[in-house]
Amino acid sequence: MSFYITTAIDYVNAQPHLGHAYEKISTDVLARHKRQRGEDVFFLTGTDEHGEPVADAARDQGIEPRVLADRNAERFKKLAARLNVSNDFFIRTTDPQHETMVQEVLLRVYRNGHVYKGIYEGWYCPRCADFKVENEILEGNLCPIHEIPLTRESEENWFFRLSSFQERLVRLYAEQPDFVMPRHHYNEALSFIDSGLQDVSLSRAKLKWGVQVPWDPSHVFYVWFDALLNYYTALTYARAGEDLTARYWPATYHVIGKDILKFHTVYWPALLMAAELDLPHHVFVHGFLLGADGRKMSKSLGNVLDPFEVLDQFGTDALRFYLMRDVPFGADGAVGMAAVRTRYDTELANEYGNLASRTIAMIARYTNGHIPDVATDSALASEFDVLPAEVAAVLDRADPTRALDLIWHRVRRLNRYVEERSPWELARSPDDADRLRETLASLGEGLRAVSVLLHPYMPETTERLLGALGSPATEFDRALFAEHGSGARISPLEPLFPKQ
Ligand code: ME8
Repeated sequence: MSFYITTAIDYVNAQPHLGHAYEKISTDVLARHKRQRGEDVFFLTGTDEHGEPVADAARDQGIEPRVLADRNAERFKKLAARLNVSNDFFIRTTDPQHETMVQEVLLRVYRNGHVYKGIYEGWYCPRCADFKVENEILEGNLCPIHEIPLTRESEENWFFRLSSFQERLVRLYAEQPDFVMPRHHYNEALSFIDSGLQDVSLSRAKLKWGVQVPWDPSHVFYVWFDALLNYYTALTYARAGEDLTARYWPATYHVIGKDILKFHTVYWPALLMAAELDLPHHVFVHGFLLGADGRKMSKSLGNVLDPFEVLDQFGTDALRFYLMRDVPFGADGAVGMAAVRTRYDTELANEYGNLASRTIAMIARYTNGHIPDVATDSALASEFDVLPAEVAAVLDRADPTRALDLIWHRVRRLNRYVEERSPWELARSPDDADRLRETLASLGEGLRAVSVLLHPYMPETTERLLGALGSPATEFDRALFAEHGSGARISPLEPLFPKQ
């Protein structure tokens, strides 16, 4: 089965912050999990490079937008690599193939009669690249998201007839109650639609930094239309000489933050209808990482945490684990270095790391470096029986935090099992030899099974550990707790999460 998953594409007006890392990691966990289950996954991420947000930032720095885009796109690419994100392609909206496809699709929308010329007047946030309606504007005429002054804009634009899709959108929401998840965001999107849709600007006349409107070269497309289309255009050129559209379109999951809900749950399906393209199956909406001041972590608020700093100090898997564990997917959550340290020490080092090192050490010492090839403890095994199916079901609802919690309960269970069985006591008496072998077979097996489930979260660490256990396979069906110890030969393992 094909499974096409995307992240939002990040503005290159500034460097990446931890909020960007969070979205890429959550999407990666879902993509890796689906790959484990044998699905034909395509995972797309990238950068959004046109429009005011980038043009204005470049002007402020006295450089060309292209130079700023090139510089920051590199940083986003580097971040994705350091986060060990397994994307199949990285799109940049300045890719010429993307630009050509945007023109092609929007020309079709124009020819289908969904575009007209009009005058737009309203309050505009150049950072959001979005017009604001009166009731969302903050006191002092500030943007509700960036808290910067809005500008009064009036210009002749090409308009997209969003209003004419009202009924079809209402029908879509009625027929597909899981189109937007979680539920409260579905309700938010639907009530936006129900409140009455107005036509929206499709082009900008004053701006030069964008994709040219093919039927009116004095305009460029409004950046959001160019950006949204990335999900579609990427498939046409991600593989040289191959068009992946038939294989992967429509997208299965779009993962986005809640500030861009309207674009993905209203504009985007309407645009696809106008272009006669199939609609995505689901839009998954996550919350915000909050800075120390309790506000959305954002470049313009100056409260960002640099992901590279966290990575340098704690490593990739610790950051991945921390973000998936500490910020429930779909909700907002405060983050900070002290909290990363706490999770690192208490859970990664003391619980998982310690379980791994003592299991390996005991097998080396008591059973000659082999995981005993004997029946595992059936009572313990039964506590793991339902785990893979539960994890899969929860991840199918895009809830990586809950799935991780289910897995972590079993990590703790295994640590308790070590205490209950006290293998070092059993090793003292030859009468307990069978019980010792059963205990170590069960620990080896439990550790292997939870590590297969943890693989999407902490790919590198779990690969090291599974390698040391002599069972490197990470396919999902390997997450079952087997009735027999593997008999594999273990090899030495450096501490997974060294004390710092
Ligand atoms: O919105 N916590 O770009 P962007 C969690 N280019 N997620 C956050 C976050 C935070 N503090 N700050 C940002 C754009 N994000 C457009 C998207 S898609 C066709 C175009 C998330 O760089 C944000 O919600 O401002 C969005 O999903 C993504 O990072 C990119 O944000």
